[in-house]
Amino acid sequence: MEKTLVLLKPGCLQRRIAGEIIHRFERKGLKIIALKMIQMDRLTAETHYAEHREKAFYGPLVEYITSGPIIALLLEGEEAISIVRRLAGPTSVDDACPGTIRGDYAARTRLNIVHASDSPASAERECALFFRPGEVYVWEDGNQIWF
Ligand code: 3AN
Repeated sequence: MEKTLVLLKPGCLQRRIAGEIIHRFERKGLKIIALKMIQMDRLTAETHYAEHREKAFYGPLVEYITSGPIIALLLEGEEAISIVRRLAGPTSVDDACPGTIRGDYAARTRLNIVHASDSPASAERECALFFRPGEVYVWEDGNQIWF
């Protein structure tokens, strides 16, 4: 089973759409194994987005992600990383089709509403950046196959 990190960026709470977005992941069959509301400090934001340090949008990106509370969640499921990326849609809002989260809710790429890990290596690093082991719940569905 794969685990992946999702961040609902500040716009989700501001626009009262956090529940709708979490619902999209749940109805696909992904399992929430950790969830919390936090306000990211600058150091965490800079660590999280370190690969973009040289990009023109890095400063505004860090400003935005630290500007208000976010919801961080870990989702688990088979192929969870690619499933969540498909549900989120492409990074650029020009490419994100209706039906995807970004296609439906984001009008600007910098404010593209969710973060989702893009590979097993980033998922592992990002899960550890946002959650301690004691905050992650291993829970069983029983023998039912729901999805
Ligand atoms: P993704 O979030 O889809 O993995 P990344 O890692 O390339 O995309 O970019 C991280 C974040 O940086 C995006 N979620 C978006 O908020 C912002 N971003 C990426 N490209 C641009 C851009 N060309 N202009 C403004 N912001 C951008």
